[in-house]
Amino acid sequence: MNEQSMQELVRQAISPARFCHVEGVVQTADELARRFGVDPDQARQAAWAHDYAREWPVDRWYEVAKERGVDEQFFAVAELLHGHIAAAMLPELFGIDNEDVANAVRYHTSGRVGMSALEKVVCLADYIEPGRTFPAVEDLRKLAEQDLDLALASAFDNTIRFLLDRQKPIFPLTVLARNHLWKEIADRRKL
Ligand code: DGI
Ligand code: FE
Ligand code: FE
Repeated sequence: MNEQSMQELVRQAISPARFCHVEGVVQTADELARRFGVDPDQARQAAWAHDYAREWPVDRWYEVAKERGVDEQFFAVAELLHGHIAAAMLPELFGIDNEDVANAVRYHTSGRVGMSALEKVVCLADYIEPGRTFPAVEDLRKLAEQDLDLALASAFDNTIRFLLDRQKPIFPLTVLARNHLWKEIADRRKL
């Protein structure tokens, strides 16, 4: 499917405000991909698809995630399911059958240990696209000009801090992803 058709399908699935967010993620993912040696076409595909199921009612997330065999651990935080659902629907919705693109969509909210460069680009783009306005975002955009791992590790720290401050559950995989990235950064600095 061409990008124009993909864009129209996504437009029909979400609100205008969310569509604007998705456009920002596509643009940012494209820029980050070029900067860090990732295929920009794959980054754009994952970015277009990443929030396809974002506005479904919670009941539908649970229902479809069950149908699609999404791993049970992700049912603990309902907001994590929309990426897994969109990833599972990529072939039928958009004719996309690429595991790396699917993983970038699947893990865009939580991250995971051992993320590919494409997964990192999409996850970070979701966090720093031009529509995001939280206080730390300017610092994260600066980091993202230099270092993908450092920017993403800092973004995870920011998410965890945000959730802590609001007495929200913290999904363990995000903590593992964060620990893993900071360890990689520390190891790199020792070399
Ligand atoms: O879909 P978006 O709004 O663009 O952003 P997202 O997919 O990164 O996050 C979706 C929601 O999930 C957002 O409101 C923050 C929330 N979230 C992300 N990680 C966790 C989380 N909520 C909880 N309780 N725990 C998490 O670890
Ligand atoms: Fe999302
Ligand atoms: Fe998003």
